[in-house]
Amino acid sequence: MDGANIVVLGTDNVGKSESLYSHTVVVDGREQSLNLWDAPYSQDLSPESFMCEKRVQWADGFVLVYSICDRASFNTVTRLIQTIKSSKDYLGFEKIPIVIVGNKRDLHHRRTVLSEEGRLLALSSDCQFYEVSAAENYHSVLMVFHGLVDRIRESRMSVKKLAGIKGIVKSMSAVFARRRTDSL
Ligand SMILES: Nc1nc2c(ncn2[C@@H]2O[C@H](COP(=O)(O)OP(=O)(O)OP(=O)(O)O)[C@@H](O)[C@H]2O)c(=O)[nH]1
Ligand SMILES: [Mg+2]
Repeated sequence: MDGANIVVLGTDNVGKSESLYSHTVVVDGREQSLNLWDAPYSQDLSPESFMCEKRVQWADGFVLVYSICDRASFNTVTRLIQTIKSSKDYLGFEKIPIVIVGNKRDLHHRRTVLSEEGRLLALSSDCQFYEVSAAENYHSVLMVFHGLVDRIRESRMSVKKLAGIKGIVKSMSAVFARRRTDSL
C-alpha cells in the first residue's frame, strides 16, 4: 500500500485535531504516509454540505470523531456515515474504511453516550469502533490509525481481486466468441 488519504470529521471541540499527532504508521515493516485532512467544524462541513461531499470523494478512509460527553456530536457521526455510504461507490463486498472514535474517555463522569451505543452503531453500519482519550493516550490513537489502514488495504485488495476475476471472464469470453465465429 502506498499511503492513503484520510479525512477526520466530527463536530467542533470533540478532539479531532488532538487525534492527529501520529500520522505515520508502519505496515508490513514499511512506513506509510497518511495525508490527513482535518479542519475546524463549521456549518460548511455539516454532513449534508457540498464541502463535506468533496472531502468524502477525496478520502480513502474516514475517522469519525465524537465526544462521549456530547450527544449531538454522536448524532452527527450517524449522519456522516449515511453521507459517506451514499456518496461513495462501495461495491458491497469490501469493508468500508470508516473508524468511529468516541473520544474523551477520561471524562467518564460527564459521559452521556454509552460505549454500547458506539459499539452498536459500528456493528450496524459495518465500521470499526474505538473509545479513546486522544489527549492522554497516544497508543489508543495509534490503534485507530492502524485499524483504519488495515481496512483500507483490505478494501483495495478486494477491489483488485474483483478486477482480476473480471479480466479472466473477459478473456474467456473473447476466446469463446472467436470459436463461435471460427465455426461459422
Ligand atoms: N479531557 C479530554 N480533553 C480532550 C481530549 N481530546 C481533546 N480534548 C480537548 O478538547 C478540546 C478540543 O480539542 P480539539 O482537538 O481542538 O477539537 P477539534 O475537534 O479539533 O475542534 P475544532 O477544530 O474546533 O472542530 C481541546 O481543549 C482538547 O485539549 C481527551 O481525550 N480528553
Ligand atoms: Mg480542530
